[in-house]
This record gives sequence, C-alpha cells and structure tokens, in this order.
Amino acid sequence: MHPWNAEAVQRAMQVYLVMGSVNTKQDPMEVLRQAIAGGITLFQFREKGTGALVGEARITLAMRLREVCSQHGVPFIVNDDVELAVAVEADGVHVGQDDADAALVRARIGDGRMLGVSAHSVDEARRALQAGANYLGVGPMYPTPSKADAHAVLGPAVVAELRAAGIAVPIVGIGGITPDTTAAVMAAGADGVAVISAIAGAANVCAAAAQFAAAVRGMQA
Ligand code: 3NM
Repeated sequence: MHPWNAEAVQRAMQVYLVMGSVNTKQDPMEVLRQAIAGGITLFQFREKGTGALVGEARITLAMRLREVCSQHGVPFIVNDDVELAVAVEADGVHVGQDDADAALVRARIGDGRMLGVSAHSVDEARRALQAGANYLGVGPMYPTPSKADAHAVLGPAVVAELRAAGIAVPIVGIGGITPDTTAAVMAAGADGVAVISAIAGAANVCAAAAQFAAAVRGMQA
C-alpha cells in the first residue's frame, strides 16, 4: 500500500514543526525530542537564513534529526533539497514557489515520498496538484518573524477560498501561528498548523507543542 495516502498525510499535518539550527537557542536535537514528547505529528528540516549550517555540518544535523524522527515514528521532511532528502531517506520534500519545480521534484523522489508545495492562491494550488503534491503549505496566515522573504499576509481566509474552489488535498497553514490562533486556521479548512517560532523558540518546547496539539484536536469533529 502507498505509505502516503491522503489520510496518512492529513494526520501528519496536524502539528507540523519546521526548524533549522537558527530557529532555536537550544540544542536542535533536544528541541525536536521535546516537541515530539509534546505531540508534534511531522518534522520539517529547514536549514535556511543567516547563520544556517552548510556542507557536512548541515548533512550531519539532518541525519541526526532524521534518526530522532525515525525512533519516534514521526515523518521527516526536508525543505527545498531533494538530494539531501534522498541521502537521509527522508519521508518527503517540501518546495516553495521559488524553489525547484514541483513536477521535477516528484519525478526525482518517486511515488513513495511525500511532496509538499507552498501555495498562495487557487491557481498555484491547482498547479501544485498537477505536479503531484500530496499537501499544500498555505501562508503566511499572520505576520511571521521567521521568514525574511515571506509573501504578504493572506490570513486564514485564503484557506477557505481554496476549499470553496474545490481543493480537497490536505492543507497546512503556516506563518505566525500560535496556540490562540490555531482554531481560526482550522476553522477555515486547514488540516493542521506548521510552526517555527512558537514551538522552536518556546522556553518550554514540550508544553508549547502540547498546546498546539490540544488546539488542533479541539477543532476536530
Ligand atoms: N513559510 P513562524 S511563513 C517557513 O508563508 C515559512 O510560506 C511561510 O515561522 C509561508 O511559525 C514561514 O515562526 C515561517 O511564523 C513560519
């Protein structure tokens, strides 16, 4: 059976942690372990921005974080680097609109890995689905401190717009989301929330992840 059928992908979207070494003052391994203890459902390795690791150090960190995810049965996705994803046997790849062409990524990774694509409109969403995306990352929901080149804030309304246009694929909202705003993102039709700073930058990572998990589950039928 295909490991990433829509139901499995949808479940993985619920509390989707995105992190690289620049997103935390703590040891990323420990942050990931704490976040898993708190209930995250997927991890995306995103080693980007000022001060990001490169070369061997980046690959080594990816391998270590991948191992933690494997130990706990948490899907591991690599942001915007197909070769790294293949090298560390990641469960998938996520690409933005300015990254590699989604159809080429799908061709490279085959059907066994998850493909996530960022989309900001119905048009981008349709093209992503044609390229073979398993899920869409939609944002920014709110102003974000974590992405210098973020798109203008779209708000949860864009998720409702995608659903109204008949886009039924799993959607994860991203950008400035907190436990308090999670309900609004879910109510608009998202399957979960993708978060950097409110989890990776929290003093108590486990508690922060658990707050998101409770907020997401509170919104499920
Ligand atoms: N992508 P935080 S917003 C990586 O809108 C990323 O596509 C975004 O970090 C998008 O939870 C974003 O700290 C940063 O706001 C999310």
